[in-house]
Amino acid sequence: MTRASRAAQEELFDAASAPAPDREQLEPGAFVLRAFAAEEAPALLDAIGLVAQAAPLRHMTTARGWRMSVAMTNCGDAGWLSDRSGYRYDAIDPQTGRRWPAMPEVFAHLAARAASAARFAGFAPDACLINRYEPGTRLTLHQDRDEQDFDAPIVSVSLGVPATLLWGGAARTDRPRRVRLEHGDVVVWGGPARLNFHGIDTLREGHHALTGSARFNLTFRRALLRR
Ligand code: MD3
Ligand code: FE
Repeated sequence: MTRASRAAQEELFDAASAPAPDREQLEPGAFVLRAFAAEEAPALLDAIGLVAQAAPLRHMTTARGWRMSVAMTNCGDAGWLSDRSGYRYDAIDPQTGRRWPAMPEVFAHLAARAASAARFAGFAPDACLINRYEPGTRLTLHQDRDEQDFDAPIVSVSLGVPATLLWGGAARTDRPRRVRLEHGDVVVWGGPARLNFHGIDTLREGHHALTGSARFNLTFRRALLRR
């Protein structure tokens, strides 16, 4: 095929909105962008290190008093919290008494670009939850419903050791699909999929040159209504 005819074919491909091979659709409103963040990964991990210096990764407690196996921290205007009184967003980190660190530029930029690639224009996240998984840790099936704005999508970035996303439906009892998430993969959820149940299966032992035995996940959300 000549260069010109290849270009013409790619244009046709776009015009027909066929799913590009690097943009898998899980269901309407849910996309996996394979390796979308691979290039920025070292910068993202450096920024995670800086955030964690100001707001340490910690194991939160569920409302029922269980210690979460995944370590968490936040940056942005609002941080997600869990303790004996339940789940909520707060501008202040209870551990330091200070505001959460500002959202690093490299985070905000990547989140907006990923949302655009999944056809959600103008995504301006105000909250980023940073999760650290070590071997043996997991996140049980849940919904993300503590946000005030369900119209905005959610963008999630996987870094380091691969994990299995349990991708459920609108009801807790819907049998989840298993989706492998590797270093640099970005997932975008919005519209009808925004309130789907999901979780992360127990992390296996592994090694990644940039994170060692750990997997990091960044979850970008619009927690507060836009003023
Ligand atoms: C599906 N984190 O922090 S991100 C979470 O990899 C969380 O750390 C997981 O679930 C992680 O709440 C998965 C993927 C994700 C995020 C939001 C979703 C999947 C979602 C919202 C609706 C449906
Ligand atoms: Fe979640």
